[in-house]
Amino acid sequence: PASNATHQDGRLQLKPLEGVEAAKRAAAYASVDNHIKPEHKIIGIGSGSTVPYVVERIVQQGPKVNLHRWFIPTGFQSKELIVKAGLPLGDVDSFPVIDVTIDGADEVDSSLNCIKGGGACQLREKVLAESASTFIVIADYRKNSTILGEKWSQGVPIEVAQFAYASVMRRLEQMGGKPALRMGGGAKAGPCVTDNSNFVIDSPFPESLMKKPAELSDRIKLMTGVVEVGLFCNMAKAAYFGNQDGTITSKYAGGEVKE
Ligand code: ABF
Repeated sequence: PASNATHQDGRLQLKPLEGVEAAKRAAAYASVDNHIKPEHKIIGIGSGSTVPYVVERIVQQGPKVNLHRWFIPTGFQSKELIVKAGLPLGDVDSFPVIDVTIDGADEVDSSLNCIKGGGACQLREKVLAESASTFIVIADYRKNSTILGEKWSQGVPIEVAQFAYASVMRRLEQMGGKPALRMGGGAKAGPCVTDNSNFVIDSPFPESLMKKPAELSDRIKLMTGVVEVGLFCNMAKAAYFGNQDGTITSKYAGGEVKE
């Protein structure tokens, strides 16, 4: 969103937001307030519609601290966010070790395992999540589940080499998936092509497989032609869910939940 925060007579004025937007902003602000400290210099910025509120909150920390930081994008949208906010743009080649990465998710289960990749950026997102000492997930209440697949019906995004997509589709069907090749925008567009020139297959799986996401992820990753799987297991240190009333629910690795 264009910044929803302005400064009048020196005080921060937040534009009142409703429903999902208020939830996204609450989650994003909590993640920054709790995990982006002045000593954190290399910050990974994820993708999606919740992350813009992360950038908005970081900008509010002021140029004095921000101009001594580097911000690493997870894709084109994330890069645009950083540049438009006037924050120093870095890249993961120059900064392979990241202090904190904050990113959205399509769904989060009770153990902080995530489905990610609804925006076709899961490969770069996973590189930045793995490179970070602390990986934080933010989402609105619609993503807060017990078992993956409960709310996100589109399935697990799987990035595949274009040449291999048909054979991967067949193997996914054989293991109980319902794979579909993700198409690009617009009626005449062909398949969606990622920033890495690959295709994306979305595949829901039976609950018996989705309740063990790490095993499912490993099984899919081993298929010839699979580049990356949109299951982020045992990676997030904390997840912040914005609720409709603007409050947040936070979950921490190890199971603690704070309403
Ligand atoms: C990225 O943004 C993706 O991994 C995920 O699919 C999407 C979440 O978008 P939103 O924040 O708009 O729900 O994190």
